[in-house]
Amino acid sequence: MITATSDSVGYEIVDQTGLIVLDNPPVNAASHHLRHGLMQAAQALSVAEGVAVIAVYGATRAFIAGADIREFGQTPIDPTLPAVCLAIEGSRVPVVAVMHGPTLGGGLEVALSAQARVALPDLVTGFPEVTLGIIPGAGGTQRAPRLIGLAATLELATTGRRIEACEAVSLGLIDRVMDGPPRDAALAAAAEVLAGTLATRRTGDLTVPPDPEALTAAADRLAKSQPRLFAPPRAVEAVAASTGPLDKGLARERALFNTCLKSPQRAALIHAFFAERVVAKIPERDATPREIASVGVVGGGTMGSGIATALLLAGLPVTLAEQNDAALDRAFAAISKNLDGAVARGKLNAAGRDTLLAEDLVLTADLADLAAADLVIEAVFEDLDVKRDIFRRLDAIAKPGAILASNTSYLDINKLAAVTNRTQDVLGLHFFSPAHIMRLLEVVVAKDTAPETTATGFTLAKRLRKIAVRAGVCDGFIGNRILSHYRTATDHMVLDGASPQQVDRALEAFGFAMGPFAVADLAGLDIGWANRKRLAATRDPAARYSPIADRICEAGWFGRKTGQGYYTYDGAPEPNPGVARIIDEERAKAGIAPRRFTDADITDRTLTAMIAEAARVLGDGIALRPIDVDAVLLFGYGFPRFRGGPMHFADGIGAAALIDRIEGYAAEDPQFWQVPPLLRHLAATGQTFADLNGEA
Ligand code: 3H9
Repeated sequence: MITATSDSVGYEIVDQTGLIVLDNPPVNAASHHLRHGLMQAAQALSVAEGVAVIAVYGATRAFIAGADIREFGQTPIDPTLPAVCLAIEGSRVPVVAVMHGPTLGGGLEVALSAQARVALPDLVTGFPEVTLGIIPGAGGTQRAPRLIGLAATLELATTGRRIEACEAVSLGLIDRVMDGPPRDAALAAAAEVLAGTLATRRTGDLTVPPDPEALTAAADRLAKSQPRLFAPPRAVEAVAASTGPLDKGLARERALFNTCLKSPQRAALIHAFFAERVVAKIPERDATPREIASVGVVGGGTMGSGIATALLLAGLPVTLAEQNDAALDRAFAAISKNLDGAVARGKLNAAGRDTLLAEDLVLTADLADLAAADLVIEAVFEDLDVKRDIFRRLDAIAKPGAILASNTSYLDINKLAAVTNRTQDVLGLHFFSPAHIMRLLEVVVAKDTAPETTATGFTLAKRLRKIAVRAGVCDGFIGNRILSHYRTATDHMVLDGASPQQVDRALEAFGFAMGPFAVADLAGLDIGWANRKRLAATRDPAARYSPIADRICEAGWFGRKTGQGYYTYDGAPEPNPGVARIIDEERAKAGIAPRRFTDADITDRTLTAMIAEAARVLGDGIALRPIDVDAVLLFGYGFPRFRGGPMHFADGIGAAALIDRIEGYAAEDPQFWQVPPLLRHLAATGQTFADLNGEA
């Protein structure tokens, strides 16, 4: 009979074994009731007559996936996790932890305070705290070094790397791997403890050999690789304290943990954690997705080949259509190269790659071969007429119920749907390049798109391990619409006096992996050029226009692929002197005396432009919630995760301050710098963007 000690914990006694079961779905987060129940159960069993060993296991798909992230930033409620760990470590009878599934952060810390640890084969463990802007705060930085030494602990605690059962055994973090359902394994492990075949010892009683080189090496590595992150160096400091007495080390760890808890990076990184998950909460989430067993891809260029690669890697057979054999050969070469990269990254082995190419990929020059596909993704040249022609033909060929998707980055999905007799089955699936690597997928919902079609887009994304964000139809959807606006702000700054390199440096210092001009060179300057030509006829003649990018393209410099763009690429990228000349000429033509921008001016203007357009995207209902915009910028555009995304960042500035900024810039260019109505509304009502996320 199980005695409940809280909503999520119970215990039972089987012969001499006290069994504690943790049951806090979905992943056994160490919420208040779990901590309380575990503490109570451990205390009850340690004084229960006849109990000689206690085994703790999880009834959900995890032992404990970590502290309850939703509780961070709120007033802590006793018992804290460190107190629970101390109680377990101090237990009169030995405690064995049965670790299975994701046993992360606080989950691993609970296990480390037990006197023995066994794992089931599905264990994934580690200290992901730094990815949330904190450090292990329940003894992990003190107890792990006592088992695996300083160097290995530093690696785990500063990177957040997750390891599997075998590696955990070889490191010495756990004692052995066992089989069976968690309760059976718990009984078996307890029996071994009683028989003396599974040794027990208190982790806190062990000592840590000093290793100053490991500490210096870890600090140096972080200073080079992640100079802007707050938590990882704090993890090094905490681990360094493990060579002294346990109580002092625990106190040091707690103090550093609390500092991290208060840091803006913690709030931003946890926002990003939830952003990744919340975006799946769409109005269509109860619709039944259609079955997708095979996919057709039209177009074998960079995008089409990347999409085909992503589908193949997810186990979906692909038929790729191109116009002729030469184009098919190029597509095959591109997909093979992508798959080679996946082999190099350890995603599959060489034999797996060969099977995918030989059995799961069909290349055809005949669109009619897509008749059997459940989903067809069009990824041809970005031209409305060309795409409409393809959609018309696909509509005639594809089987009833097949979904027709476009990978367009800007064009109107309604206009594509309109040429078909299945407007309910048409949507946008906007992948980001390289499509088999980038995590973002914009699922663009057109006027008539059926809820099941949208839901299918989201299920497909999950299968591809991508983060899908629901977007409405407009030029550029969520991401490219915002990008195009803030790129205009950077172009204006260059015309007015900043250099492309200074803009890049300033935004890289803010945390972007690459500045916008370096990114443009990588993507190919001809892409933006084609888009500007497309929009030329509808451009507002009163809007300020910088001709610099067009002139660079007219010179035949399309970025990396032509060896020159904003930078030259003979060796390490260098500013292109030809571009500097063009900039000087255009300034002279426009009668502009170049002025000085500080790096702060550059980031302020770029971020403000980004936030303003994002507010308009929200106001127009193109994105569901501010957090969806954050997800798009974080997972598709390199926005620094430790800043949480533009909407989260905007809340740190405040609506009123943003309006002041925009009104200040508007003195120079009232056409470009306009205050979005949503921002005015937030300022007037004292709300934040976060308030608009609702229950998200
Ligand atoms: C820590 O432990 C600090 C300690 O050192 C110190 C304390 C003093 N809390 O990802 P999924 C929710 S820091 C609350 O979709 P999967 C998640 O939001 C923590 N909620 O499933 C989602 O909710 P919803 C260290 C959590 O199978 C649902 O569970 N631990 C937590 O793809 C399912 O999640 C971590 O950093 C949590 N800790 O992946 C682990 N975890 O259904 C973070 C999950 O409402 N978690 N949820 O959208 C993960 O890495 C993955 O969620 C996991 C499952 C691998 C567990």
